[in-house]
Amino acid sequence: MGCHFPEREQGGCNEGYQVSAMKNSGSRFGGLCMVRLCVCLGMLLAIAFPFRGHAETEEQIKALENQLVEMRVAAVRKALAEKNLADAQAKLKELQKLVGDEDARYKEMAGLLHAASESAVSRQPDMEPVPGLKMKWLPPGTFRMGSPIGERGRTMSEKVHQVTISRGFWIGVYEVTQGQWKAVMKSNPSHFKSGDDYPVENVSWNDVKQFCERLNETASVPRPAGYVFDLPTEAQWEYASRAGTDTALNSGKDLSDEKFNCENLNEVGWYDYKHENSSTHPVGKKRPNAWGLYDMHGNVCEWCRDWWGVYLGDAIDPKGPKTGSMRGARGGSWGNSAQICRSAYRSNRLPDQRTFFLGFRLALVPQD
Ligand SMILES: [Ca+2]
Repeated sequence: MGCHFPEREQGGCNEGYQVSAMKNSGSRFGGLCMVRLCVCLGMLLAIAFPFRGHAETEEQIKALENQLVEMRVAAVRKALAEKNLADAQAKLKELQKLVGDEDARYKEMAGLLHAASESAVSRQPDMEPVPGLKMKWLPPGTFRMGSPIGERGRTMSEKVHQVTISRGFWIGVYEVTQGQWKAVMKSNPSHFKSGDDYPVENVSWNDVKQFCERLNETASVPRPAGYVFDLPTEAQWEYASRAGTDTALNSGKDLSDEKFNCENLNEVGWYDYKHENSSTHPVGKKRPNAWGLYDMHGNVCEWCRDWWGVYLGDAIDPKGPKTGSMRGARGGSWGNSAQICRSAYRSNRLPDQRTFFLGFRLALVPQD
């Protein structure tokens, strides 16, 4: 390497030295070519192998993803086969998180669940004890009552637990209207006397129990053996509202705002949307849930049968504490913010309290 530098410094060199230098030079160029070749090969390998490895990894990830999706699909099918619609809904949601709404496998499973829900609610004929007071059969089932930590607008009283409704029951498709109350009680205590198709309000829990007793005592009102007209328990109410969903709203959506600008709630319920709502509305004007029940969110808040108390864990047919001072009420009203209208939200009132926020939904339930 160093032999030609002295040559340059000296200003020339003999031929032999030139030949020798050229040979050396040629050898050096040959070495450089080899180096370049190796570098190029190295670069090619570096480029080619990572791509090949990447492609293999991609394929492996895709295969794993498909496997996971198939497992989710199988889980939905299994829950449907076991007629556990709440579980099927939960598994369907997991599938949805993986593949989105537009995936053919999700659509197929959602269709099967919808058909199973329809089939379940149509096993018993609808009831109509008072003209217009339509009641729908809900099948027995298991669901997750309460709201998960992180649900927008959640309160501490909504601890999630598993509840089994062991026997099916009927529940009003709509809130009881002023026309229906008048037909049974021959009076109209409502504050907003806007029409017969508006929900009755300004009725206490005690007033509502009298309404139920009146129906139970009237021989001409059809009633299956072993069933009585009553308010739903909080568990029955939430089971009915959710209709298989485990989201804040029974449309399968969560709140888009927990106060007064919740577009998602505006689709399914009357509440104080943009502070523009100042009264009740005719029943059945918003979108129903999957079981065909209207106004579970908002319009009038709905009395429940139970004394109010904290949740005590997983339960079968929970009915609340044996004694208490307040009765449960659910669903929020026309004058509330969005968070109060969630399926899981719990409120309570004194049983003799009457307000223009509060009405009820009739149930026909197994006799205790
Ligand atoms: Ca309501």
